[in-house]
Amino acid sequence: MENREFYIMEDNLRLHAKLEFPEAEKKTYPLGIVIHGFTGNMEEPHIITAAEAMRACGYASLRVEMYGHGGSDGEFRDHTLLRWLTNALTVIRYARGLDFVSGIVLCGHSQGGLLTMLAGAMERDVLKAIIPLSPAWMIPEEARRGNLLGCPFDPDHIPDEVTHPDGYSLSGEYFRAAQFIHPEDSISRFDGPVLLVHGSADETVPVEYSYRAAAMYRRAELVIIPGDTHCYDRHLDLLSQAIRGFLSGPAFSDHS
Ligand code: FER
Repeated sequence: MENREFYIMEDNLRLHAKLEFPEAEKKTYPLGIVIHGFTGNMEEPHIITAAEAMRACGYASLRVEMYGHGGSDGEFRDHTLLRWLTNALTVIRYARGLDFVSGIVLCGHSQGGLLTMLAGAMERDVLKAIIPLSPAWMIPEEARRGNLLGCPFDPDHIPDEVTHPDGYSLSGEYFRAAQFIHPEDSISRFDGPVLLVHGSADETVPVEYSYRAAAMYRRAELVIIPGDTHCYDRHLDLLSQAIRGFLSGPAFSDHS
């Protein structure tokens, strides 16, 4: 089947996507959806690496950019985790409608990893497995505390706009949406296989969050990449190895 670049529509909103197939020609493929993080996009090396690792295991890969990111519609300042969640549900629905798809795995990095946890709960009967990479599941508790990415605000009187010292702005709705989310509930509702990958020297999302999530999920594998950063700059090879090991390992022995 042909690789393609296209848009998935959510109502009138375009979500930019790339669908790619493994070498071996077949009638059906399992599909791995890969989603970037906050300020990220589908061409980041770790997103490309995750998609490639899936294709090495015979999966088709579908990289998609969420609202306000990459080549998708929407302004960055207006994105929220709730918008991203409906985006992810739209992408999963789209994937279910593809004739060749034999099963779906969802993977996301950082804020996309938190998104993967949330969508995992909502689509618990659809997704064969989830792969949250360095999942930023402290965002909701930081939003409730009034300090996100080192940027303080009043959590009980959220401003219309918050401007980060680095220069980007987010609308207050980002923080209202984040305060509303309770990742623990989503973690407890997914009982399929889970792969968590995290660099031990991650300065954006402390590695402790993946240790905690691994202890809370019923069927989690945790791969710590020693000395690596939030985006696995030092060991993309080990990120790839973790995903390939998981997709070809015992978690999947009950189906092809
Ligand atoms: C934060 C910590 C992490 C935050 C966002 C992130 C907006 C997400 C990082 C990523 O997706 O790479 O406090 O606030």
